[in-house]
Amino acid sequence: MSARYTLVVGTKDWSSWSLRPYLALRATGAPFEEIVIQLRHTDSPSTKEEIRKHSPAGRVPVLKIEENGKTTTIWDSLAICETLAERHPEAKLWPEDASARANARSYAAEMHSGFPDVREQLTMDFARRLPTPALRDATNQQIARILSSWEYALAEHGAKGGFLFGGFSIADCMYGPVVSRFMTYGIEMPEASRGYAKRMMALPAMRDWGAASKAEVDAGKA
Ligand SMILES: N[C@@H](CCC(=O)N[C@@H](CS)C(=O)NCC(=O)O)C(=O)O
Repeated sequence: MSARYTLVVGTKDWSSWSLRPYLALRATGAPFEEIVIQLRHTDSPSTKEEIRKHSPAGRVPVLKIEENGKTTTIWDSLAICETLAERHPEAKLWPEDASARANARSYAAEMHSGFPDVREQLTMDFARRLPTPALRDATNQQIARILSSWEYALAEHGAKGGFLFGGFSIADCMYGPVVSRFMTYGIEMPEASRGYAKRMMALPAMRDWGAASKAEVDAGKA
């Protein structure tokens, strides 16, 4: 029997962490069910209670895999992406070349553990276009680091597919929410990064996420 995937995500307009494994799962082409939990709930049952029904960690995203009568729960966006890469080698979610793969892992890990000021000052609001806030020095430095790392990867590999490591990879999944943040707040980008952001926003998975985010905004949920 084939595996059944259920991806539990937060309000799409806001949930930057949820977008990462969604992009990876869409890149595998595997069918999946989706559960969207309303974040920043003020009423009962609270967001935390809702999330804890799926994962004791109390955070989204969560991927549940039902297979051979057993359910495996994976929490944390990067752990979910890694699991999908392992289960779907044909999707090439990591680059084939060992050196490029090591670099792509560094990109993913740097995003996963860094850029706190970008996260705080440029919160994801996928469907909206907002004025650029007054950015702190630390935020500007982190934006500069992100853009220089994109420019470097695109110069090295971009010609082979247009993404950070040529073909679409987990490095792109991890930076998908950053692309959205830069679009929302009108962050200026050098040419190669602008082209990259445009290609990312044009992905069917990003467009679908954007349409769902807009529906949440229209319904007053975000
Ligand atoms: N390290 C985690 C962080 C996930 C995270 O912080 N998720 C937020 C939503 S984007 C959350 O679940 N917040 C719970 C809440 O709002 O109560 C990951 O990468 O998955």
